[in-house]
Amino acid sequence: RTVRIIGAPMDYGANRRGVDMGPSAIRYAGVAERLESAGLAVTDAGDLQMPRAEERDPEANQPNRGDAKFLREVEDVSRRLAREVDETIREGVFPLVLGGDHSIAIGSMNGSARDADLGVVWFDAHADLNTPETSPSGNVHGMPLGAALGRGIFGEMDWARAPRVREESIAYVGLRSIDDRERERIRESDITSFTMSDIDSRGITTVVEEALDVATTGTDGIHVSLDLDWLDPKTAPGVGTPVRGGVTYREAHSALEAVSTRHAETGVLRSMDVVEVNPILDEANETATLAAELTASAFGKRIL
Ligand code: DIR
Ligand code: MN
Ligand code: MN
Ligand code: MN
Repeated sequence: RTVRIIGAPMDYGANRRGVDMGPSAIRYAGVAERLESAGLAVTDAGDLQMPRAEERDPEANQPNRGDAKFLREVEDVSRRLAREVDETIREGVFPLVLGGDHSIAIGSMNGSARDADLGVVWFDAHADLNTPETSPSGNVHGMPLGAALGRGIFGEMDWARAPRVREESIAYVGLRSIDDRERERIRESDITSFTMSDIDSRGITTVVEEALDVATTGTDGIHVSLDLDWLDPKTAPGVGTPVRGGVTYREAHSALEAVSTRHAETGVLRSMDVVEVNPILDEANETATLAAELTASAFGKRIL
């Protein structure tokens, strides 16, 4: 299997600057070497180019598009990323997208779902189901699933939707910080949610197996989206929106090992993104190193 690293240094989607350095930090932490040691061939497409946030007006084009900062810039990056992910899959290569903030998942899911009904496993403290209408922050990194599902204003935006991602094929793992409007939407939706409480009571392995069942039922493949704030901030301090009470180091590895085991059995993994590593907030690159290690676990690296 060949993996192509695609860097997406997007930091338009969150308030905290620094997440644009995520791709460099994860590369520096040896993600390619770790994947190679797991037996994969790795190529690196470099980073998508994007203007610095300081050169842009976050409020531009707001009147018609609701409260979503840098929406025009996110649109431009998402279109280009989606095309690159789609082309990579067509070549028979696996796209591994390094963020950047979680708004990059708009482009990855759109690209990955062009030729396939796509299931999604979302490892995150947050639900990322907002839209410009419901978001309390206006930060697009809290909206990628809202965008993929075409909710609210995103319904009119072809670039944002992933029409072949359906609610019933999405599973959250590790939720613990949900906005009121997101909670309402989750309840009325067909999305499956495994919160931290579910992991506490049932164990990470059972929960991840069930999440994989949800995402693989009736789909052609799955997208795995790994937000590093899914882990406990003591283990992963380099993130912009830490929430205490996250998964442990070992739980995280078990979860991603379960993904790779499922892939080894049935070839389901189609695309993946690794997001929200912020080197400015990190301690000696440990969160980026964790991101690289967990990625290797998702691709079959094992202790023995
Ligand atoms: C919050 C935070 N729900 C928002 N979201 C984050 O701004 O929409 N997602 N941090 O990763
Ligand atoms: Mn997220
Ligand atoms: Mn998050
Ligand atoms: Mn976040």
